Amino acid sequence: MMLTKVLYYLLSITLLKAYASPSPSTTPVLRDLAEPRFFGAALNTTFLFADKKYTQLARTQFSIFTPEDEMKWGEIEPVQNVFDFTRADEIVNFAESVGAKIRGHNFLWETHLPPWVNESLSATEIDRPLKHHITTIMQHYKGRVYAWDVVNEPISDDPNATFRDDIWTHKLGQESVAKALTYAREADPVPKLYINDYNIEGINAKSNSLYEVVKSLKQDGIPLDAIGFQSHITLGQVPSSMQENLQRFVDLDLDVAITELDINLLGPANETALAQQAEDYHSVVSTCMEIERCVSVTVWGISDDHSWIPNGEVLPWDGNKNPKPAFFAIGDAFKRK
Ligand code: 9MR
Repeated sequence: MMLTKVLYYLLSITLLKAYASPSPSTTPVLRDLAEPRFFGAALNTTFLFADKKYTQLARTQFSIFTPEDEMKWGEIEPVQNVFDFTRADEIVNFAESVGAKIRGHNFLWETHLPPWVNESLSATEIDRPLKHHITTIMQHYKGRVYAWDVVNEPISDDPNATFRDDIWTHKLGQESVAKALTYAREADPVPKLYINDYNIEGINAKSNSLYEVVKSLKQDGIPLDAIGFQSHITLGQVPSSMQENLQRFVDLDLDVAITELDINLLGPANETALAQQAEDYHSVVSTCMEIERCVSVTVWGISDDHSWIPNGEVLPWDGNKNPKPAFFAIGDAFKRK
């Protein structure tokens, strides 16, 4: 028992050293190492410009951004037919100023809806605003957005159900997914159209449900270009079937992307946990590298102080914006082309 502990400790130290910080002049630039893939982050206007170190990392390390909240329905169309693009524009303008692309996020989701989108609406009363919402936003950003998470989190966590039990399935049934994708393609034929979901990284009941849904959408000729694997992962739990799983979606003639990666320590950051976190980041990025049609790896935030998980220490930079072992592990995985 003691021996196992000692061996485990030695292994952690070795991993930590393997991903330890080199001198500043050789600090890796992940966006360069990722090429031809994109390395991205969720970007939030609350911190952009206000937090200088955060902004400097955003300027230098990333080649694609997802607005963390700024394009969500409740933000961008808080009142019916009154669109406020201010905060979303800030991110798109910033991305263009640093030569980065944009993943738009998102249209069809049960969360972050404004009060006027509610269960009291009839099917027609919700269908027309859905089309109008998608069309108006996509036309506003025509030519400036690389990909859209058209459908976010449509699959149920209940293994006995396929679709999430939400306002969209209540009102429009399973057709809601096909409708949103069709409206998106009609609005702008160029951007890649995604379905994006969580806990679908490995082969499991949820990813099996998604697989069946996607297969039938493709058979019906519904426009769909790619699947986003959010990858909010708990320490030490990168699924061993991840590559096989991503590949089966690619085999349906789709791109795949890691869209919201973070690794939750579920406890205090000590050397062992940080070494395991580095290994987990390495493993997810390497999985993407193994798949030709895996186009991007996006982390959900930049530094631990601005993550959606408070005190989770989930990201590649710590709260002082210093690179963690995870940062060097990502660079190392990208380097092994
Ligand atoms: O990080 C986002 C947080 O700031 C928002 O309050 C929340 C609700 O809109 O959404 C978080 O981002 C989610 C993403 O949009 C979809 N996948 C899960 C993400 C984490 O909850």
